[in-house]
Order: sequence, then C-alpha cells, then structure tokens
Amino acid sequence: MRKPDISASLHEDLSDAASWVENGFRNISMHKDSISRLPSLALYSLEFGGKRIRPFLVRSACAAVGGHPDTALKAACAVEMIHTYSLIHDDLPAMDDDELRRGKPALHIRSGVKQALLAGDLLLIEAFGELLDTPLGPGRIAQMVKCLARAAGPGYLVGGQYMDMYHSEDAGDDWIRTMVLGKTAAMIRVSLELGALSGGADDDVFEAVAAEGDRLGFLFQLTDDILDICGSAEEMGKEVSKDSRQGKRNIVSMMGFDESITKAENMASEIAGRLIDIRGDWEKVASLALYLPTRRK
Ligand code: GRG
Repeated sequence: MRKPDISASLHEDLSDAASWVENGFRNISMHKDSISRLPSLALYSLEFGGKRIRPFLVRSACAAVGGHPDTALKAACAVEMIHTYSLIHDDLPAMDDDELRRGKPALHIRSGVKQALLAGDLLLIEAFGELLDTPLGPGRIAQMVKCLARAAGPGYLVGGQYMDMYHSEDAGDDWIRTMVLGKTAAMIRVSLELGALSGGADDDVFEAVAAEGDRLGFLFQLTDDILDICGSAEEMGKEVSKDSRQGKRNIVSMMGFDESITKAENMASEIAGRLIDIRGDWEKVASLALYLPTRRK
C-alpha cells in the first residue's frame, strides 16, 4: 500500500473548489422566475462562509476517475444546497436553536423563522432541479437523483436528524453510529458518489468509494464533536460546547476525549490508505481525510 502524504496543496484545492462552486451558484435557476424575495434569503445562507468540503469531494471524486470536473458542477451545487438547507433548519429554535452560522447571524435571526423555514424548503427542492441539469445522459442523471434522494431522506439525513432530536434512553454505540451515518455521513458519502458517477466510475469503484464515504463522514462528525469541546466559536463560525451543555450524547461522550483523538488519527490514516488503493487518483480525497483530525474549523 502506498502511503499518502498530507498534500501541501490541500488548502489551495479546497479554496479552488469553493470558488468553483460559488461561481456555479451564479447560474442556478433560483435566480429566475421568482414571485418573492425567498431566493435572496436562501442565497444569504448559501453564498458565503461554508468550507465547501462537500463540493470539494464531488469535484475531486469526478477528477479521480478521469472525468472533467465541470461535469460535476451541478451535482456539487445540489449537494451544497441540501447541506445548507439542513443547516438553516437545524439552527431553528424548534431544532438545535443556534444563532450563529458560518460566522454570521443564522437566517432565522436575520429574517425570521417562517422565512428561514421556507428558504430551506426552497434550497431542498431546487437542489434536485439543479442536479437534473447535469450534462450527462438520462440514465446516469436518474442514478444520481436516486443517490441524492436516498441521502437526504428518512434513512439518512432527515432520519439521522430525528434521532439527534429525540435521543433514545439507551443510546449506545450502534445507536450513535446509525445517527451519525444519517445526520452527517450521508451527505459526505453522496458527495463522493455523485462525483464518481459524473466522472463515469464503474460499479466496483463506485462501491469502494461509497464505503469510504461513510467512514469519512463518521470521521468528519468525530472531529466536529472533538471541536465542540476544544474548538473556538470564532474559528468554527458557530456555537461550541453545545452537546455537553445540552447533555446530548455524541461520539466523544461515548468514547472519551483522549480515545476520540486517537480514534480520529487512526481512522484518518486507514481511510487514506484504502482510498489510495482504489483505482483512479484518490490522493486529494485521501489528503482531506488526513487533514480532518488537525482541523480547527
Ligand atoms: C426536515 C425540518 C427538517 C430539518 C432537517 C437534516 C437536518 C434538518 C439537519 C441536519 C443536521 C446537521 C446540521 C448535521 C450536522 C453535520 C455537520 C457537522 C455540519 C457542519 O458541516 P460543515 O462544518 O459546515 O462542513 P460548513 O458551514 O463549513 O458548510
């Protein structure tokens, strides 16, 4: 097995992916035909401040299997739109009740709860409209829509959020794992899936990458839980110490802080090692895995 390096150019790649998807947002249909100011509310949350890790994954996976990244642009916009909708709804007082998001007032603080709800709805539905504009054949697009609907649906994103809102009394390791695979990992996994599909991956590569997507998503949430304890609100652009204050169980409270740090480092090198062995050039995605345990935001 080749040993991957943390690429010195990862930050440049992340910033290129951010500019790329933010340019893509300029051409989304939401700008046209609106009868209200809702699109401008959705754009407040969408356009600035996100790390754009999911678009980076879509783009890198497409390139990894030899595709032209622009084939994946609509998919990257779609994933980031659904991710942003989930953040807007998650911040609402009836959900996680956060006032700060991406370093600025959450949408419901700026514009009110009803507007934030509707802007989230708009992003969710428009995401599928964007994905349908992918410049590929109808069979491939149908496959991509199916993947995204599954990731955003009751078995994953929304189901995981439900679990997070209604913690079970006997929430053990399996419960936490299912919740994290839904709430967080599904959108990371689907980013790799859509990138791979838009680049023309075959079934074997697709399956291998999807499995690493689950692990990468779990690792992402593990590092988010670690930063909830030792990160700063300024760097994270959102409130920290929320889970502990609310007495919510998460990966770190289950595993303990020191073990969580070790687990994150081990997971990162295992994921990176397996990615490098998948057919194609997965170095960029492997670099992201290695970076996650060191991230501050
Ligand atoms: C259906 C009403 C309704 C709501 C659904 C699905 C959902 C609301 C919320 C998803 C829950 C959620 C916010 C999961 C956490 C995942 C996570 C760690 C998000 C932060 O991702 P980053 O750090 O954020 O990539 P940026 O701002 O950089 O994009």
